[in-house]
Amino acid sequence: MVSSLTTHVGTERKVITELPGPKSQELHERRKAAVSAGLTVGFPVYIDRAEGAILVDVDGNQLLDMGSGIAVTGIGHAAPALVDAVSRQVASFTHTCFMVTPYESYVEVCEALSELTPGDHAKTSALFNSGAEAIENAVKIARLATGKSAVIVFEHAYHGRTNLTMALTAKNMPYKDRFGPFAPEVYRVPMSYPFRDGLSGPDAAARAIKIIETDIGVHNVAALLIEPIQGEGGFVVPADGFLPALSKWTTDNGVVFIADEIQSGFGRTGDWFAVNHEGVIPDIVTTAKGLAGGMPLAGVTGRAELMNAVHEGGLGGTYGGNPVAAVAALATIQTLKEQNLLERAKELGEIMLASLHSLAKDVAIIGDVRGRGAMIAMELVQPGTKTPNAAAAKAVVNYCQQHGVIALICGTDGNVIRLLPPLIISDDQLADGLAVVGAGVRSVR
Ligand code: PLZ
Repeated sequence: MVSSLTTHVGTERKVITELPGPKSQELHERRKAAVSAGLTVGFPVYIDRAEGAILVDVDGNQLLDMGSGIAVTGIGHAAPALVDAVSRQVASFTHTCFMVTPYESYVEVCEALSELTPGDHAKTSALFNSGAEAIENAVKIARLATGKSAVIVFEHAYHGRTNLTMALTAKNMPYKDRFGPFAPEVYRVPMSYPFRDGLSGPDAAARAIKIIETDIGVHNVAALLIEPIQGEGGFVVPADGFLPALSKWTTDNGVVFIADEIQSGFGRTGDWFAVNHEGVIPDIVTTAKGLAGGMPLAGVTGRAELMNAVHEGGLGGTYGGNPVAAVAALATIQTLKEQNLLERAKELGEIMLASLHSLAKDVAIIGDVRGRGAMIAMELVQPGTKTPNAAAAKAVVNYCQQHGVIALICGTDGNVIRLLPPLIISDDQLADGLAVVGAGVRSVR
């Protein structure tokens, strides 16, 4: 079925069949015969078209999207500037391979990344297709530039599903189980997790640094890789001062500080990057997801002396920085700026935090409410304890799904509900979504 580009989608959530509806159920049967069982089935409602914050399924149900395809469609579905830029680019040329014959949009995206990422030092970038690929390349570059091999990662970290990034990712099930052997020279240290460790940022950093210096040896360390706000690991916001202390330690010790801003970047937290909230200037920043509004694109942006240490031909890939994805990124950045969506992300955060905090006052299963901007979560626990309550998280998300709201679970223990609405969501839509989430929480307490 081909959807017309001009099909108008309503702005309201509307459930008109059981969910999944009959056509979705039919598609799901076909899927079972054709698609590997290894892929997660989040909610088997098959999407036909989407606009703004609304997804329309094949049965005509209108779902409110509070997940943005895992923090991707920040500027909303079918954002006009993106549709226009992509359509024109598709009709013009879809591919040459930047390494064979280059084109301007790739250069423009790299210029924008230099401008938007923190710090006014000289920077260059390389573009790739996925977050995992960006992380792999950031590690390659750090190793080559420093001549060292060890990479420091954190508890609860998520960096991807390729072989190296599986090693960098913390959680075994479902990401790593029986997929080894894994890449060597990856060392995991404790994260700052205020709800669970109660440590100040500087104390949590000192704990991590002590382990690095004692167990690994600073002269072996090429890079420290961290999500400034952890995504899949549970929207863990480190205590104030944790990131600055780590950043200072890397600078003092010739270690490359790599900020994985793949989930937290591009306006999501109310600034271009989550590290900006603490004034941290990473040596390398990895981006993907929100960068190109749904087209596959990822970036590695770093200090020119690191990025340019690589020999010609050392970085690349057939599709990296594909022209259709590149113009999508330019349209995304333009839209974020023109519609003042960073400010909007802050407002959305205030609304969501206020709503979840007030819910937490009379619901005992909410152990913690946290996040920044439009990246907000609640951690569910057994009442009166900090014991993770994954069953409750699942029940709440199921409730939301049945009522036409897409909310996502994260957390090492599967007990965190995250809200990642598109930044263009309206006040009414957000209030509607939060009401459903609230009713969901109340229904399972
Ligand atoms: N780094 C911080 O959040 C992707 C994973 C979905 P890719 N997170 C969503 C899943 O279950 O596969 C992610 C991330 C951070 C890296 C990645 C990896 O990005 O584009 O999925 O490779």
